[in-house]
Amino acid sequence: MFDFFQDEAPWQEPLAAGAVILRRFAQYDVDALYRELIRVAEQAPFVHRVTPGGFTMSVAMTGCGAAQWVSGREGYLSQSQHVALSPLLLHFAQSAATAAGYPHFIPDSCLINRYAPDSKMTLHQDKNERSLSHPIVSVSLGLPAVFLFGGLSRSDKTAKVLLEHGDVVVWGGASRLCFHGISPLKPGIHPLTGPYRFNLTFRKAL
Ligand code: MD3
Ligand code: FE
Repeated sequence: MFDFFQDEAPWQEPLAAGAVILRRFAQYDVDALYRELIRVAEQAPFVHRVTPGGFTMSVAMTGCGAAQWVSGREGYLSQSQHVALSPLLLHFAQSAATAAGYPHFIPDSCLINRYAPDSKMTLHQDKNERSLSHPIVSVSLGLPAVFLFGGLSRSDKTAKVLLEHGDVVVWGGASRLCFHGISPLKPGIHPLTGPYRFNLTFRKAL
């Protein structure tokens, strides 16, 4: 019922210099993306990573591609034993990057975050990729979350942006080093993902 409301075409919202929200960009790919995510998690189960400071994260993570996070270590390790980044994921990330104005993006890895009720991600910068000149493509699946988007300093004021099922955000240029985070997830049940929110980020890490 009322499925026609969900057929609205995707639209773009500039967020900051180099950053653009592609609302509903993934709307026709959400089922395939979710199947890929499940396939990855069957081979590389979600784990709660421990930060270098010794804190266990509320977000559970897995991923595919050559570069993966390693618990207790700040940054990536090139993994010889990894789940391959599938053509479907690669092509999806490239089409989103192209739509956002980054036509030459070739990711080598996909990190997958799983948020349960109350899971959050505190403000941080993503700067462990070898080169920060490549954009990051993120896709949100399942329950909505409040994304916090700040500036280049941790104490800069943050904007709140609701990220919903099928939304894609591409971060490049000046936005690449902005502080960002996710507010504690509100409980709910999503028809595709159940009690969770998933976020996939495509990166060129190595
Ligand atoms: C802004 N993930 O995995 S995605 C992360 O929803 C991460 O799981 C969040 O932050 C999540 O590192 C946010 C949106 C995002 C991803 C990467 C960024 C925003 C970004 C890199 C630079 C600036
Ligand atoms: Fe991040």
